[in-house]
Amino acid sequence: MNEYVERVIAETKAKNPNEPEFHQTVTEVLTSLENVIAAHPEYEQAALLERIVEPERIIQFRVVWVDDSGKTQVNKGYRVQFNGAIGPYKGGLRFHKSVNLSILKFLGFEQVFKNSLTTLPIGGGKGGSDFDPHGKSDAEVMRFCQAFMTELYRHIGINTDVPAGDIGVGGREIGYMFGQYRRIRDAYENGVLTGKGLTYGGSLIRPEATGYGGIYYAQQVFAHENDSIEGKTFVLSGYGNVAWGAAKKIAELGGKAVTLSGHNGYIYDPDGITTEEKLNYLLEMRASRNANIKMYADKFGVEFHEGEKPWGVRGDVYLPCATQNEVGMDEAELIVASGAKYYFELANMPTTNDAIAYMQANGVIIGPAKAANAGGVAVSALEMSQNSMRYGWTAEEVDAKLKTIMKDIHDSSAKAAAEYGLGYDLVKGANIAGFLKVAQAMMAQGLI
Ligand code: 2IT
Repeated sequence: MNEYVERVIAETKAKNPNEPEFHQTVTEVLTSLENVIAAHPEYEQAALLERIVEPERIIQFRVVWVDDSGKTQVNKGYRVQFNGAIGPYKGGLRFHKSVNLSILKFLGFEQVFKNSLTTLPIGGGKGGSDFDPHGKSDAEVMRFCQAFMTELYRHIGINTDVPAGDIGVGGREIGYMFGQYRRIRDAYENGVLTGKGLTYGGSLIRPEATGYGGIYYAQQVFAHENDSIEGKTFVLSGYGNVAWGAAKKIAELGGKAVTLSGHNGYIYDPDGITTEEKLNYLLEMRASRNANIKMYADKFGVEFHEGEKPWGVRGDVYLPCATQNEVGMDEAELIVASGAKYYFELANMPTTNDAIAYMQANGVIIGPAKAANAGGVAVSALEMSQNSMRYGWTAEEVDAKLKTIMKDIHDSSAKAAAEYGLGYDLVKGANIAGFLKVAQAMMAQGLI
């Protein structure tokens, strides 16, 4: 391995103990860059890798709110402002009981490269809370969001840092947070958050964008392989807006999604999640207070596999759409055994590094998260553009831009991999292409 890369990976691990997810993504990205680092000795001279793995700023704060029974609750709140070299920090807020600094640093680090790949001027950041939205009332969620924003507002701004949603943060939470931001600032700066409702500055296609973008990216890969989406069976995990958007676009283009999963198991619908009724039911289900994927099986009379993951189901394309590390070696072996040729990461870091290597070694083409799921943040950046123009594009206009962006992401990743002698390796290619733009901007801006 390249000595400089090896040293920075080891130092990062030593300096950030007990952060396994952060270490995982740093290892994955930096090992992709070996040939680039070898070709650019000036990066070592400028300690560029040491700088790029260190967040520019981390904010951690207390969030105090009162639940419906009148009890005071205390949560941790965070914002990791990872890298602002190419634009304001941009990235989601995650509300989930597992949230900690390791997870937010891995997400923030991924976001830096993903956002760079979109071709749009956005830096990388991530934030959130260990607040658990499951089973909470609307009023509790509102009070939590208001308390969270009462601290966060001083750290964000349309030119500083623009948060959005992630797991546990959707349109409802963004609405409550924007309301509180507007009240405190006494200004209508709706470009400060993305994923807003359509009545107050949201962009058409933003809810669908991660799923649609993932399928547009997949189409580029199919085209490269002289293949097409028609008649293909897709195995999906998750049942949130990413899985919903992907299933919808798959159906529209002549394929079918046959599985969805949640914390309590997975459903198998051999006819496919293809009808308007089924797709709309996902939205309805998610809006209920105790949403879980078994509700889909009950409603449509399909199989529910309690406590299991869907990776043993045979498919042509595998699409993890849930959360980090849902596919390790055991799951990768099932996927390889199915004979599938395609695996696209629509969730963030759904795959362990050894599982990616194993699938690639067995001929599975991997579309990595920072490319395949970049459609969401890309349309968030388009939402920022529309807010600053005080003008909104039509759904067709946003969709056309999203398609172009996903093609650019695929093409720049493929080109970067080829240029550095790595063939059609879309994982390394995405890391290289994303890195180079940020690296060049950091070099140009001097030692900061
Ligand atoms: O992981 C992601 O890219 C997101 N959660 C979306 C971030 C955004 O700013 O829209």
